[in-house]
Amino acid sequence: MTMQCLCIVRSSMKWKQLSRLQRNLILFSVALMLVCGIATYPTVTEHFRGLTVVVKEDEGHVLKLVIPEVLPESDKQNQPLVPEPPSEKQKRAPHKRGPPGLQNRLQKKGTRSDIQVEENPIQEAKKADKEKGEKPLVKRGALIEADQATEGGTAKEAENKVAVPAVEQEDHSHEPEFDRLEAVRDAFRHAWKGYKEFAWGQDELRPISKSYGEWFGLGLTLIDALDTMWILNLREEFEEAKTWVSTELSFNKNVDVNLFESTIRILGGLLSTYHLTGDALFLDKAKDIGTRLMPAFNTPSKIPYSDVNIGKGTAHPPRWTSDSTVAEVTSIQLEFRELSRLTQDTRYRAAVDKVMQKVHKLEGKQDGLVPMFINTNSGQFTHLGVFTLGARADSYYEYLLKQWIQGGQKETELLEDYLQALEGVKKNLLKKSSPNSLTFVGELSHGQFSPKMDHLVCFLPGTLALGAHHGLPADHMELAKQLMETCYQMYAQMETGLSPEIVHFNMHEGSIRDVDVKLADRHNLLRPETVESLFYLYRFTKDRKYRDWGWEILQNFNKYTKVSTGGYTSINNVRDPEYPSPRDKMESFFLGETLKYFYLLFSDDPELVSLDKYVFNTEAHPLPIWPSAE
Ligand code: DMJ
Repeated sequence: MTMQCLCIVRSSMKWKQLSRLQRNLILFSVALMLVCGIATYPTVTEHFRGLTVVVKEDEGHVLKLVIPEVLPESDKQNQPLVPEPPSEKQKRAPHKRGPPGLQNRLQKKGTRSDIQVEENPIQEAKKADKEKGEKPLVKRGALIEADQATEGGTAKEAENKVAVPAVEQEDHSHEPEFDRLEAVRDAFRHAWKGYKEFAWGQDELRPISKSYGEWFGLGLTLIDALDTMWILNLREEFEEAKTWVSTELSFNKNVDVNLFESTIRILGGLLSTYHLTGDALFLDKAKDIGTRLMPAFNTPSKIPYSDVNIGKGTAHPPRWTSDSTVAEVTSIQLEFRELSRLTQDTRYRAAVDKVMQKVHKLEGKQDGLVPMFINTNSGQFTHLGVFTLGARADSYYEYLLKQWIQGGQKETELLEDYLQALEGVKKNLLKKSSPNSLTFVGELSHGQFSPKMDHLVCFLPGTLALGAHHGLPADHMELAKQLMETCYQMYAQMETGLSPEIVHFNMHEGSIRDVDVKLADRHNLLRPETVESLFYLYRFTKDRKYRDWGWEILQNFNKYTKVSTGGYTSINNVRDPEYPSPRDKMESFFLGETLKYFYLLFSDDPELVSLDKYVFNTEAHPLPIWPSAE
């Protein structure tokens, strides 16, 4: 107390020593600061609360700016309330109420969906509303308004958002395939509209912020989508994209690109477009990028580096390691082998064949299953003892089979490795879930089984079916069908009817439901694998249920990922149909793969990319099966 008094006395003495002018100036400044502070306090705090959010990207967390939730009045006026009014036919179509794709098989069997029926508060609310005869409180299927959505938002934030009109789900199941094909073309046109308007010539559309993201700076989406436009018969769009390729696309750029990604998307896309159109422009470009990627193979072991600077002709591993990913170095073969065949330049094929020969002989496999990393200096596998059919290993298995098919079924080492790996899958990774006995492929870590399955693994039913079609044992087809069902359930058991990135299966007797999803795994990146497998399964079995499952999935992409101003977006939360939380990114594979496989699934023409003449690379770019003489 005494100290405080002393301070006050000292301060007042100092104050008195000031001139009158000095005192007035200080008083005026304090008053001014007070007035400004009161006036701006709410805006400033809101601003900082609304602008910053931690968003989980593919890997790691980053702090990002996001779009303010409330639009300026003028922008709002430009936003259509209902972006696409229903057509006359849609108005007449009977309405199917309730959640989409509610576990068809499980329901038919008389079992129940625990997610939907017992535990889901949304469903409970809907049920209660229905009983009361009221319009359901929970609206499903709203088209995303670009400027209303933010990345990484929570359900809580969603409550404060401007309400968007609901679009009832429609039952098209008895409509002719023509309508489904048109729906895919419409989806493509909508995706293309966004890309054209906001990201033309850039790598990826960011549909919510109406901007774009760069990865390699090579027009990735445009190149990935070329053959899709050709197959969907969207000639006008194709021609404008072709003009861009011939006048704007240059690989003479000082940029680091990922060898695998640019091989499967760019080299693969250009090669397949060349085959479909016969236009030499695409072969010239393919040769250019293929040649520029070759420095990646200049390593002590000849196992390629992950990154290449296509302008400087230098290559390097990632900054933190000298390892490459096994899937990445073993899933570039179809493309480089085809480039050699077309150009008669054997160097491309020699480089990638050497990788396969080395991997074939390596120690560290378990029953044909490969670890996820390989060292570019020693040429040995690293991080031994961990086995998955998901990220970092997936397309190794796919390309064993597909190279064997591409080369006319002569390269027996590839076939042996493929067959052995499948035995390894059956022995180590294949299990059944509880309560519905879904067959799934888990992971193994140092002898410990984990019931974790990436959505990426859903390429496997299609690959198994393809092998069976080319004469491999019939039980591959049986396994394909079982896994196809599981991949479908990964969609159907979610509230949005869209699969998360990763699921965990329950194996304990008495489990309430088959699939669990961890909080961090709830995103959907518009990935193709399940649709890809549905396409193969339908082509080989002609069982219409695969088309119907695909149709459900397409409708749910339209409900939860379509952005009103153009484009589709990946989402953060497949378990929240009210607010799936858009991530503001349309991956190039949505146009390159997902929409292409939808179209092929619904097409009645088995000659539209015949599976006896073509083999699809892992980015859905069809490459020819070589004539038997080669
Ligand atoms: C694509 O680039 C390819 O399908 C790749 O094999 C896996 N990842 C994406 C799609 O999910």
